[in-house]
Amino acid sequence: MTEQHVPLTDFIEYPPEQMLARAAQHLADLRRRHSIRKFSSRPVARELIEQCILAAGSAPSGANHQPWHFVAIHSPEVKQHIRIEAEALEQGFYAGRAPEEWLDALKPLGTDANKAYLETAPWLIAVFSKKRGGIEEQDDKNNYYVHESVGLATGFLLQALHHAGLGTLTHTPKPMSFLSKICGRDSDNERPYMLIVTGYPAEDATVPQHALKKKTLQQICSFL
Ligand code: IYR
Repeated sequence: MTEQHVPLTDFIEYPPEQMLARAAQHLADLRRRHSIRKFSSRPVARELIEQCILAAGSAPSGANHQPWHFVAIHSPEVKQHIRIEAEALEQGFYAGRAPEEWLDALKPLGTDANKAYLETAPWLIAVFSKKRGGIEEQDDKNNYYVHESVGLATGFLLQALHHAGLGTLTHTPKPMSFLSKICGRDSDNERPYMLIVTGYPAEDATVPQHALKKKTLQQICSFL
């Protein structure tokens, strides 16, 4: 028996000239998204974060198994715990664990082991990937294209947060296993994927020149 399908009723077709304007507007909007490392402590409503996480959850995924879990962290105690653990790891990274070539690549960004934003920002969103699961809550099936799926959902999340009017930062302390413990997601089935920091930018937030250099279409695309 073939599975049931329903008609596609929510697709919107725009006149071609509107399509180009929409695409250009979207590009301009995305070009205003910058990774920032100084956040204001101004509160951000949980409801806004919930909408953005639902947007992330609308991403395509292998067999639609949605192999992700988001932990939205607002608690000052938990944020402080994450900061302490992340800074300890980053100190090791910057003090020599990272190869010279990696440290050189980071110089133009001006990053260091100080991660004050992990406490200042009102929300941290820890993204976890799941090896097994399925579409139903109780399923224990294999998940497919887990890394690709969670990458897509994380991209959707960044866009949703930016679109809602929030600043964002992707943070990937290495190794990230401490996040599993702190977030209570330390089953064998789940792996920490990325930590997203979000909130209003601080008044004196800056963007490194280096991060503004985006490759041209010719550099990133070929047409056949
Ligand atoms: N995780 C470290 C180092 C770092 C690595 C890359 I690749 C970046 O693009 C930025 C930072 C840190 O957060 O400082």
